[in-house]
Amino acid sequence: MRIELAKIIDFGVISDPRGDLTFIEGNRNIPFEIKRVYYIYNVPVLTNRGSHAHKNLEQIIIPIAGSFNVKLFDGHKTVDFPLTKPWKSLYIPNGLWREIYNFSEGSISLVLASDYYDESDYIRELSNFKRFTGDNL
Ligand code: T46
Repeated sequence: MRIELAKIIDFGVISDPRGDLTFIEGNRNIPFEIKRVYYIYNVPVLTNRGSHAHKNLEQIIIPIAGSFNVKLFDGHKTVDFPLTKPWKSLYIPNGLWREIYNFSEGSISLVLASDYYDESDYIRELSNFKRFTGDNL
């Protein structure tokens, strides 16, 4: 099933008395070439984001500050990923519905994307997504 392609990627931590460092290298420890980076911050507690799917876009979402949950749905199965550590990110393949919720106060999500912003890649209606998965599963 498509949802099984989603996975936690552990980028590791280099710690010393000055603090912690985590690095990401394009084409090395992520499964696509990064074409866009964006970040989401100042999210009011109890606010949800997402509620859409992408036809082709692949992404990695990293909780660089605070925590939040990402719930993925492939038209059949739902899997919930709590993201609580800045070195542990979630790889989201294309073709999955996502809900992002349970943002802690002051959380920041950094997102690495496989392509430029393109509104035509979004499926923003759940009924359209169910039709899409029916056509694509
Ligand atoms: C996703 C989750 C994790 C742009 O103009 N350029 C961009 O690169 C992005 C990401 C968004 N926008 C515009 C589109 C909307 O008018 O910014 C506005 C807010 O975007 P949206 O409602 O899609 O935000 P989220 O947080 O619900 O979703 C975003 C990404 O759009 C989406 O790909 O997977 O973060």
